[in-house]
Amino acid sequence: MRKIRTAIIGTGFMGKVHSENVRRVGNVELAAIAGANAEDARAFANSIGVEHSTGDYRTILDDKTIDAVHVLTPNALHFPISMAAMQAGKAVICEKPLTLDANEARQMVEYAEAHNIPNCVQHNLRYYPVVQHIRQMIAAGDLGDVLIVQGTYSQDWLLYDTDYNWRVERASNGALRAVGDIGSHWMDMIQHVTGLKITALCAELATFHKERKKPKFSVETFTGKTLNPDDYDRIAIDTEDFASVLLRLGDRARGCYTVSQMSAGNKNRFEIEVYGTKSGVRWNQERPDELWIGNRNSPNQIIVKDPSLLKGPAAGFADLPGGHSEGYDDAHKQVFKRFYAKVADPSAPVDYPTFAEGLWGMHLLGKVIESNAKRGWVDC
Ligand code: NAI
Ligand code: SOE
Repeated sequence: MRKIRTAIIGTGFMGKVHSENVRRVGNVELAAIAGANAEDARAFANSIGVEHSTGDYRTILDDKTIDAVHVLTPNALHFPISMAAMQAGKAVICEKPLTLDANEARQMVEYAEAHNIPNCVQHNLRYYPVVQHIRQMIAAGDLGDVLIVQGTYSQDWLLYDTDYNWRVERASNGALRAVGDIGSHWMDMIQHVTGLKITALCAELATFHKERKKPKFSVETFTGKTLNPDDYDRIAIDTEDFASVLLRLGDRARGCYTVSQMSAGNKNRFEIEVYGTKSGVRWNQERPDELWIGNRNSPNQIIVKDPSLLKGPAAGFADLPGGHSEGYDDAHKQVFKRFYAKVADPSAPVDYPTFAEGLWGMHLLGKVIESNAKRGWVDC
C-alpha cells in the first residue's frame, strides 16, 4: 500500500493534536512540518521525530511527493495557505473557522469543487461516538419532532485581562472571537445532529475587557497563566468575550446558546441539549462518553458509550469497547480516517465536514455580526 504523504502547517496546540492523531491512520505518513520560522519548525519536528521541516510552508507546496496538508495556523492564514495548497494540487484539511469571512470561504469552495480537490474543515467535535448516537436517535425519530435546542460553549482561559492570545486580535483572528472560535463549533454541531438548518438568529456580543495586557513575547493557546507584571503591553480589545444567540431552525424549532471565554471554572464545557415531542438528550464534551436521556413518563437515563449499543452507523465512530473512554483526540482521528479514505480512493463517500459546510458556518458568523450591529433578528 502506498502511504499518503501529508504535512502539518502550524506547530502550536493543533500542530500537536493533528500530528499525533494523523499518525494513528494506517495509510498516512507524516512527512513534513512547516512552522512560522525554521527554528520553531525544527524544534517541533525533532520533538515528534519528523525528518523534514521548514520555516516556509511554500517549500512543502513545491514538494511533489506531498499529497496533503493540514492548515493549523491562526485563522487569518487559513485562506492564503489553503488556496496556495490547492493550487499546488494538495488535498487540504483546514482548521475552523474556515476563513475570515464568507467571501474567502466561497473562493475556497469554488476552487476545490472546480479542481476536484478533497477538502475538509476540522469540525472534529461532531465525531464523538455519543454525538453520532444522538444524531442517529434524532434521525430515527426517537426524540419525536425537534422543538428546542439549547446549550453553551463556555471556557475560562481568557478570564483575566492578563490572558492573551492571537485570537483577541482581529487581524489574526477575524472580527468575531468567542463566536468564531467556539460558537462556530456549537452551530455546526447543532445543525449536524438535528439535520436542521439555522434559518434566523438574534445575537448580542459583549467585550468585558476593553483592554488587555499583551505579553511582550508569544504564548501558546491556553498557556498564558505564568507571566509577571513587567511582561506586558496594554492593548485595546474589539473582539467579544461573550455572546448570547437566539435561534430559529425552520418553522418550528427554536433555541439559544451562549459562548464565553470568561466563565470561571468552565475549562472546555461544550454542551448541547435537544428536546423533541417525545424525549430529550443532553451531552457535555467534558464527559464525552455519557449521554443523558430525558423522558416524560419513565425514568431519565444516563447511557455510557458502548459500540455494541450505539445506534446504527454511530457504532462506526467508536474504535474501543465500552468502558474504554474515547475523547478529544479520538474525534480528530475519526475525521482523519474518513478524509484520508477519500484522498486514497476518490469513490469513497464524503463522510467528513467539507469546505462547503465551512462556508455555511462563515455565512452564519456574518449574520451574527449583522444581528449584533442592528440589535435585532436577521434571516439566514
Ligand atoms: P496556536 O497559537 O497554538 O498555534 C498556531 C501555530 O501557527 C503557531 O505554532 C504559530 O507559530 C504557527 N504559525 C503562524 N504563522 C505561521 C506560518 N506562516 N506558517 C506556519 N506556521 C505558522 O493556535 P492553535 O490553538 O493551534 O489554533 C490553530 C487553529 O486551529 C486556529 O484556526 C483554531 O481556531 C483552530 N483550533 C481548532 C480546534 C479544534 O478543536 N478543532 C482546537 C484549537 C484550535
Ligand atoms: C480555544 O478556545 C479552543 O482551542 C478553540 O480554538 C477550539 O476550537 C476548541 O475546540 C477548544 O478551545
